Amino acid sequence: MKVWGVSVSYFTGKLETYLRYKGLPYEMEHPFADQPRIRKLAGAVQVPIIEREDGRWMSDSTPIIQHLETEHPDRPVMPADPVVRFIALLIEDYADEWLWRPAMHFRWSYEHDRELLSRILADEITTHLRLPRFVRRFIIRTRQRRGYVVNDGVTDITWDHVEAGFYNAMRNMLTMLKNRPFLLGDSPSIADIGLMGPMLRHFGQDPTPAAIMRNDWPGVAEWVARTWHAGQTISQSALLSSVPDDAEPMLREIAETHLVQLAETALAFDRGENRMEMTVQGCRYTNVPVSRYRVYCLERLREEFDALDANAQAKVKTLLPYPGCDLIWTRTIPAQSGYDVQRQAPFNQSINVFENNPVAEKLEWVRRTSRNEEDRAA
Ligand SMILES: N[C@@H](CCC(=O)N[C@@H](CS)C(=O)NCC(=O)O)C(=O)O
Repeated sequence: MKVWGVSVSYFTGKLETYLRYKGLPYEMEHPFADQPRIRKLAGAVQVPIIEREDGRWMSDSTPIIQHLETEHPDRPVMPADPVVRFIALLIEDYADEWLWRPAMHFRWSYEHDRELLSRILADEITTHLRLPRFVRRFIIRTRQRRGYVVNDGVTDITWDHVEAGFYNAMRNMLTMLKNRPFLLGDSPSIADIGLMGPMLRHFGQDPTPAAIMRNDWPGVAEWVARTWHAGQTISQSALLSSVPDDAEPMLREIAETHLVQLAETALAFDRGENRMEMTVQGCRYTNVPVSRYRVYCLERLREEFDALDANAQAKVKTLLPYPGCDLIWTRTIPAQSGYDVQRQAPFNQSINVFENNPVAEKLEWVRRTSRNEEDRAA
């Protein structure tokens, strides 16, 4: 298969970890020179996207992996026990959607990281643009910092809390990894694969967080290498049949962070808003984008929960006794993204994570700009 991806991308790293573990060969190409064609065939121009030998295209790492599991059942990454499976998927969702902000922050807020990564990306994905390299680097630096840091709620007020997200994740992972080589067993599960997005491709590679990981949390650096290498070292899947007690701090962190963001996102989306505020662990975030894709993530979590039998549902509730977790099993908060209604993913037309309502976004930008101009004139 062909993976349209980028060597330093979060979700490409997640998918590559999976493909390597499963022993599925692939070649990689960069999609950004061929945007109209990719958009037509896969929906959004984002990475990773898979072009299959049968001519079909798959996008969005979560449904891609779920689909590939049905075609390649050897060494499953989905736990057989339904409760463990649900918790593994919840950890994956947190890795995908909550750790994204600290990962982007470390990459684009720190000068050394920003300089290095803009150079790598300029040379990898913008060579089709007929512009001098320094301009291409400038465009990348500005776009990424503005879009994924400044306009994703990272400010002087939230800075330390954003960084704490990285440390908390590593602390909670080590609590689990003290007792076994992978989070939920003696082989990688979808929870490990999901965490490789941020932990391998951002925190493990970008200079500032990689030094922190290497020096202060070498056990996590070891896990990154172990998970990347698992295709060669693990011959069969050995996942737990019940959720271990040592998952408790990780689950509490997910409840206090990711689930709060999902709840605020679903509420704001329901109100038709494009930007939102949220208080996470006492820290006030403002000007956070309302992601339609994250509303869909909540829908998918609810579907997974609904598919459990009563006994398994009761066990999940016991594992998640924290305020706000009932978001998953009650319907007090609506979650209707209108995305992938037919549940065709990964074979549907995908959307970008930050895509909400493009027309409303544009109107809001015009309003904001004219307001700034009025202020300046006054
Ligand atoms: N939910 C998607 C997210 C993919 C995604 O957001 N990829 C990023 C790179 S890691 C991207 O392509 N962003 C497009 C952009 O920045 O324009 C997945 O799991 O594959």
